[in-house]
Amino acid sequence: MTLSAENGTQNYKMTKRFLNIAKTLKPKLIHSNVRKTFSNQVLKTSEPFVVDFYNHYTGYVSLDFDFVGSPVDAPILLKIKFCEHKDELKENSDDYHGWVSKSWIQEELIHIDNLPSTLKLKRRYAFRYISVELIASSSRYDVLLNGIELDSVSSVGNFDEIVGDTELEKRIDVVALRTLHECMQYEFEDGPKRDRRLWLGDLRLQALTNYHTYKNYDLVKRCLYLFAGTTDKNGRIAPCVFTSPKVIADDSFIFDYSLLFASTLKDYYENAHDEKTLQDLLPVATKQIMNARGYFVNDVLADKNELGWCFLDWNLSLNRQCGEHAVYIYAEKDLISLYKEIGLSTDELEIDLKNKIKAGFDAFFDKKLGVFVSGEAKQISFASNVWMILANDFSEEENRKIFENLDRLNPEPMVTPYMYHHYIEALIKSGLLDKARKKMNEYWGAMIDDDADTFYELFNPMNKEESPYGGKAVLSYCHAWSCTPSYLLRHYFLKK
Ligand code: RAM
Repeated sequence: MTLSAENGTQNYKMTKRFLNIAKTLKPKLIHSNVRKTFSNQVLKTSEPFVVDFYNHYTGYVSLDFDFVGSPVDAPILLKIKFCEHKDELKENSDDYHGWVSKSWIQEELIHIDNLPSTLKLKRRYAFRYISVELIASSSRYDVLLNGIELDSVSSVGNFDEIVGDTELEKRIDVVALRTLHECMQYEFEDGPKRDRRLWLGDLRLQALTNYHTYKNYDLVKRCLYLFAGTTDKNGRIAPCVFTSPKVIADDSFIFDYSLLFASTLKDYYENAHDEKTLQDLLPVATKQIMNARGYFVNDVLADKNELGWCFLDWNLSLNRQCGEHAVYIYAEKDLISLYKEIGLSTDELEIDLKNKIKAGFDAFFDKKLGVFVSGEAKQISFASNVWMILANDFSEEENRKIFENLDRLNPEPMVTPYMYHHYIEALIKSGLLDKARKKMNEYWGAMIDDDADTFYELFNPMNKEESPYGGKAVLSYCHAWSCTPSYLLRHYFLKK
């Protein structure tokens, strides 16, 4: 079999076939009910009544209201708020003026005209707490909340085989598993509160954790086909896909995410051994590498401005040139190993890889400082060095030296569990298993200390107020890319 990049360009028949495959893999959701009953709970104005469900749930809610006193001579006006984390209870949505839409805040203003009545909310919510506040009613009667019914949903049941050598590790595992459980819906969602959709970077880490826990291979397969079935006219994979009301790719592009399609496919193949899917999707993975080549000058990746959106982490000060160059190397290596798997020639890819490795080292490694630097200002960051370590095959000794130097140089920090995951992987690759485990326990343990039932989208232990969005009210406190301790524990730390 021969394979060229052209096989990956958009072809209507092919994308239609891919989307049909994705459709057949759409899971049936598993429902479970939780009911809270109250006896004559009177709602008072300006005194929100907070109901604690003692765990994170994703689902549909109905509330039973009644009254005592004179006939209901005026409607009631309620504010109902759903919070994943206790900190959200304190947030006032009027104070949020960030660039990510306020409409993500899970808050409703609702009139009810007649009592008794059951209010069945249409939206799906993600929460541990529900706050019900009476904004206005007539003084001639009292409003009662008698019960709340929750119909929670996920594409997987509970996973009970908790691992860990300490109580903290076991708790981290429980919370990580819950995080993934909540994000496994009709697709792997990034977060059930926000953005509630399939993102490629998130998928890669969710899938890795899923292979060691819930083992739902079909859901990963469905997501891979959704990406492959929604490429643009140049064969580019979108960073995220919407599936409702119909399947449509976002019209943005993230350089590193598109490359990591190859790595996600490799992980899937290694775990599911599904050669048919590999044959189908390898051209799409190849196309991402080929498209990326257009952004290199003399085998060095151009700086960010020309690349569009590059991610790596939500640290907004990060220069991404070096890290993105590393992601290219990382993904191309994974692509090569897939080619070898099915007996395709890798000659051309290997020549290119060699060039990119050499050019990347020459361009970004600062021999005096002993670390990788990025961009015109030669910025030193965790992201650049972690990704260069993951992408290259330096010796453990060389990697450790980089980390030692880095620790002395006040690098740009990491702010997401996504980036922390890669940091832990890089420490492991450097033979620093104990340090990696300690860092995992410290970082994810700090969220446990912060009363996390699920792990967050963003967590900077140095600055708890950090948000790339201009405010914390829209942050997601159940974000799938933070579920990887359940993978790290099973795959590395508890093996021997
Ligand atoms: C956030 C999403 C997602 C991430 C992208 C880059 O808005 O929640 O998790 O992949 O940004």
